[in-house]
Amino acid sequence: LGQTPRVVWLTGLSGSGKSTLANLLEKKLHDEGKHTYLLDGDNIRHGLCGDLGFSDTDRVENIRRISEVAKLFVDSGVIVLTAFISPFKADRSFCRNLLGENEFVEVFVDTPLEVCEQRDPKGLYKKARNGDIKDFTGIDSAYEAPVNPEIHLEYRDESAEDTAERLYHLLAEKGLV
Ligand code: GGZ
Repeated sequence: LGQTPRVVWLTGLSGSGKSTLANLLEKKLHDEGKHTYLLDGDNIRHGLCGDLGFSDTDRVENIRRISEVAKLFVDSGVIVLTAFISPFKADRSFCRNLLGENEFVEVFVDTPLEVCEQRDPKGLYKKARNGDIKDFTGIDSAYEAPVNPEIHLEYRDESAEDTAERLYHLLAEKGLV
């Protein structure tokens, strides 16, 4: 296929822009003729992980299943993009160990909580602040920021398109896509 199969694993808060950036990155890779698959809440949390909620144990299980699926896709030769909060270091390490160091590219989508809360595209932060949603990441559930991600992408006021472009170049200059 002329591509190295790997997982590009985006982690960050709700509203940080993971799904948007992953979709834009996927378009760029398609334009180069690369074969990709995007795993995100839309195709995972309704089906394979439809039985899981947002307790710590459910999030651990969510990421475990996603990691196993990502591995299957990588075995088939595809570049996998994932867009999950994946709040716990241990679970991201689990995936790294499952895939192997060269096949796991951790991207920290670093959008500060106050910016995510300002964006609040689905009104979830508001609900969490009002106590209508419990265990919300960044409010009353932990987010453990990556310490040594392959890519640390700060994302605040720039457009999604420009940020995705920047992400693409950061990956490309390290030979990761
Ligand atoms: C965090 C929640 C919660 C709670 C619903 N905490 O911004 P979104 O809506 O589209 O993305 C969030 C998504 C997080 O699911 P993940 O599978 O990525 O989470 S994890 O990796 O932690 O398992 C948000 C929505 O689900 N959502 N309730 N309590 N996000």
